[in-house]
Amino acid sequence: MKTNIFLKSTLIIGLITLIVGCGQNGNNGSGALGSSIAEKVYVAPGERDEQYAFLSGGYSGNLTVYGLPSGRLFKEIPVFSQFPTSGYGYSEETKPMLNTSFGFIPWDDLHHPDISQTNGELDGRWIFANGNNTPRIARISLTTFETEEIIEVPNSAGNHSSSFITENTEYVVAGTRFAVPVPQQDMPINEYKANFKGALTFIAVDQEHGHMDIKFQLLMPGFNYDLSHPGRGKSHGWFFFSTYNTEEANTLLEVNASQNDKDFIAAINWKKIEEFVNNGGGTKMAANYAHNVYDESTHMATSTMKKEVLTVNPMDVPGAIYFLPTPKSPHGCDVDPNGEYIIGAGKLSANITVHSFDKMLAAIEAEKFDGDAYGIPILNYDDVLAGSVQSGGLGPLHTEFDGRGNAYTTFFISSEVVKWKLDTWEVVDRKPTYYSVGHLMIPGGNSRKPHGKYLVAMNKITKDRYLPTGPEMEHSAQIYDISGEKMELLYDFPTHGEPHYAAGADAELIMNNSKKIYRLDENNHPYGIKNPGEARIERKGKEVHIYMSSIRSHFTPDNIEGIKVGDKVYFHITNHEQDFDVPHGFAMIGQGTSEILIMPGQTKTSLWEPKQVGVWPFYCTDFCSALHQEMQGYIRVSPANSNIELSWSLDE
Ligand code: CUK
Ligand code: CUA
Repeated sequence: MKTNIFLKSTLIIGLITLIVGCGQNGNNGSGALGSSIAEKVYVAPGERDEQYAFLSGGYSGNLTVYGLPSGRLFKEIPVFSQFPTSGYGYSEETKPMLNTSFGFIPWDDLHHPDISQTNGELDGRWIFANGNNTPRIARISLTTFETEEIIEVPNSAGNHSSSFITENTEYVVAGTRFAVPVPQQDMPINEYKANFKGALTFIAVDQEHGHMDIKFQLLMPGFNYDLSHPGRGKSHGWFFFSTYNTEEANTLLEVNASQNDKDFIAAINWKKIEEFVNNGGGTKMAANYAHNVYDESTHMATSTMKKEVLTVNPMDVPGAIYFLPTPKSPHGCDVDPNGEYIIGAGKLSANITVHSFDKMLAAIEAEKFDGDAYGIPILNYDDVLAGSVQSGGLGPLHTEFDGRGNAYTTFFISSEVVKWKLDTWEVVDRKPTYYSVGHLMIPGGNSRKPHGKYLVAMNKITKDRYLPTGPEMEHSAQIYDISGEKMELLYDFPTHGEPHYAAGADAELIMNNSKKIYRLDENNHPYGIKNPGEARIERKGKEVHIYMSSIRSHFTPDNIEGIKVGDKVYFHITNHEQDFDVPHGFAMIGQGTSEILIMPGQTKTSLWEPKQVGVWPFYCTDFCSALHQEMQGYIRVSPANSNIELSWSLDE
């Protein structure tokens, strides 16, 4: 009862804060319209931003790239969703990227991007992201800004406590939000308790090429594994996952999963489990999951179905897993730059719980446990507690760090960012957000070396911040300057889809490695041609393969006859430019896929299935030169039984 009264009174305080927050509406003491603030986000024409920000696209399935501090949108990178802008997921080369054990799934719900690290610092090589719905992890190259690899995660459902990486990118880690029967089977839902499992998957990352391979899957009790972060520095080798629904309720979770005053943060000593597995431990289980890899040299993706996964029963590795009691259905689970503090944000709470890694080790050493859950030792809350932040806000979600001893936590219900001090737990500043903030991001804020100049808050509700656009507004982000004692709101910008998390890095880390062209002499596409002179057409039964060249401002061949209704026509187009930022596009009337954009030196394939006789045009979709409008051609389509010979015009 006591906790209920407490909760009610904090709710009221929270509401007051919310109302006060809304009332200020941007015109707070910092004077959001002041010219000195405008200068801080103004990037003059021709100048460049200081930092990259990669925002998750949520239900758009993709990742967006912004500049900081300008908030300018640079690119949308297709990851889990088909993208007609480039033809990703439509071109024959990229369709295999979206293959899964459920077939071709051309969308997902992308939540948590994370940039690769070396020694706990961002190294700017790759960015990883999770597909929440059809469990998948993607790796995106930060030289080409293309999705290079997607691995499906078996035995998982709601791949949410993902895709966070260890401090040398040894692993990208994926945890299931929904517990499910493992292996999947037909069984009554109300037998959930004690029967369903929560799989935590450790995917090894090859250090040279970044290739992913599931090393092992830990089959944990059937709780909901919500978020996770790696240990770093002294806690490197551990991984921490927040849980909720330790009640293991299977209905009315909004009530039944809030019964326990405390859920857990699971502390996993992955080094210990890795050793166990390397010594032959674990059980191979039949599974079925897709592993899709894009090869930059052939410009082509392949999809392989994997048939086995190595599972680990927590009971088989004693001393590797412990539960840290954490109040009020924790959501965020964050680790400070020194690796000492593990922060659990109880989303139904006003306070933020901070666990101590050192105290945790001491309690484990002393074998001081408060019982167990399914054989996994539970530590005493007071034994591991470093401190509790009396925040004065309500609904803490996520925390990032500035590397100067400060932490910043978002509060969803009271719509604010609260700055507090590590070690003293003292609140030193708070600023409203507009409105109902979810994640926040400080570039490198989830590493040993944060670049703590800007903070981006990603809000769930936009309302009156922009010109209305019908019932739905794009979500909104806010940039704060955090270089001083007090946070300063600099700028609002609209985002795309629903950004959950984001990752950011200094521009220098990434920009110099950014690829400008694909070299033609390294193009190993089986249907690529080295120069326009090799352009030709080959018929194999009903399949027609057109080896086509595109270069300003001409397609070779540009007139094709002898195509018949019912043919499958493959346009394999090589872009023979070797100049930065000169893609050519290709569009064919009645094309059932999408247009495609072909980068300099690249080959891409579009399938066209002509349905009607006639003479049909195709054209370049990207305004590539003054004679772009002349970049066109015709295809003559004859009846299925016609005997018109295949012929085409070259550049003579
Ligand atoms: S979650 Cu969305 S606000 Cu998917 Cu990281 Cu917390
Ligand atoms: Cu090529 Cu327009």
